[in-house]
Amino acid sequence: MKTMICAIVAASAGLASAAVYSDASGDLFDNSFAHLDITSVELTNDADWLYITVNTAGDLDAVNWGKYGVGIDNGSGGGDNSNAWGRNIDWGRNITHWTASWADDGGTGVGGEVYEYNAGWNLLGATWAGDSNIAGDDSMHASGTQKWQILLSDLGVGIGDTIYFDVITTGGGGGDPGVDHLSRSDLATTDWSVQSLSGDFSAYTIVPAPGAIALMGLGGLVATRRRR
Ligand SMILES: [Ca+2]
Ligand SMILES: [Ca+2]
Repeated sequence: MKTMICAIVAASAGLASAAVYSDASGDLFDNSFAHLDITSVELTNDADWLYITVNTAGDLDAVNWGKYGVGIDNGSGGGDNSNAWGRNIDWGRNITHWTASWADDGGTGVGGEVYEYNAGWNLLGATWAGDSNIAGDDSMHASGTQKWQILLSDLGVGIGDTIYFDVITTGGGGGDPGVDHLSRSDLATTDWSVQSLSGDFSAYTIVPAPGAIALMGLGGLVATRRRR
């Protein structure tokens, strides 16, 4: 029995199973931009990091200009209806944080930045600066997936807190809209020159590290047995 418990805890260590948010495919004004067509987004966390996975319909190794951003409202009541990259997006609400990434060097790398809003957008960290509070992963570019991670502490949240978010894809121009929004399964914009508009934001609640869940579960098991 002891051996079995150890096995359960070991199997549960690491990341919680991801929360998956689906988007329609083919919902762009120009569906030839498959690398900008979000099919789903996965979020998960451990004790320190929020892990962001954006799955697209394209091949990120085949293009060199994809940008992937997340507007986040940490629930504090602050923020602004804008973003730190000057993208032409109406969130329909305020966001407190903006994190965005790129896969624009033919798939051999990934970069990103994270910002918070405090009477203006302040850069908290960037891969190009060698900062330790953001990191990217290009290992799944060929299958259309962009992955990066940011610190929960930079978002001002911890276990049990809920963040509200939308994920967008965009191009390299400062005034480009969100070409695809996770929050909409219809067109978020009709052209590069037209502002995109979010639908309802999704919610994600920061979960305890899986090891802690397993231990709590075992505690409950023991308690149940004792009652019997
Ligand atoms: Ca899509
Ligand atoms: Ca969409």
